[in-house]
Amino acid sequence: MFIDEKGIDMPIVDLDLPSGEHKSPEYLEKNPRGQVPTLELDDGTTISESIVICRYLDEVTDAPRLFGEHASDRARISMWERVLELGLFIPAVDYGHHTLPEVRPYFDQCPDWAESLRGGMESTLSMLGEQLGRHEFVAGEAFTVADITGFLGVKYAEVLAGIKPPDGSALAAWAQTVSTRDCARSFHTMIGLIGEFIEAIDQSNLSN
Ligand SMILES: N[C@@H](CCC(=O)N[C@@H](CS)C(=O)NCC(=O)O)C(=O)O
Repeated sequence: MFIDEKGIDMPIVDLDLPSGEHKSPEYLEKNPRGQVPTLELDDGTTISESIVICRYLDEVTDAPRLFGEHASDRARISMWERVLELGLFIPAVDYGHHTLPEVRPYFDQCPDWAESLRGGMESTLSMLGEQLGRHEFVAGEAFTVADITGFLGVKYAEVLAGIKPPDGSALAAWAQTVSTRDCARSFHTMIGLIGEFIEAIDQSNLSN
């Protein structure tokens, strides 16, 4: 979503995760945690962690500046991005990892712990709702990286934990607006792929 919103044209190398390409010695040289994504610069420098990659790309490309222009904008945008990544996005992903039967083979699941994340997600969502009642976007009147993290957090909380923005709320209207933005096309593609992955696991469990 970030590179689409910025209009950055860059080569993307897909890795075959189910066959473990991200754990090959060659890839572990680039990213010792064996995770995607990794940004590889022309001089061979490798950078991991999605938000750090986004920040770097923002700094080396032209407007729109999705991390903000001036010090106080940059601080406010980063504050919201971090609040939403720590308070909504990561707990929603963890909730899915620890509760979905389809991913049980990949995680040492602890469903009780997952349930304990619910209160924090709900209060972060309600704080976001109040903010969006006052402003068009998460960090003010312009679309920023905080909207991307917030949108993914809201969608994952909805799909994985069943926590939904109230119908007719400013939060629901904002999520709908972001969802129809051009940059959200990759999100819709990814959700489709996850659906296919889960269906394939369900089918293979049924036939076993
Ligand atoms: N904190 C990392 C998380 C990266 C991450 O969790 N990547 C997942 C895919 S979304 C992955 O590579 N999973 C495979 C694995 O951990 O083996 C980031 O923000 O980039």
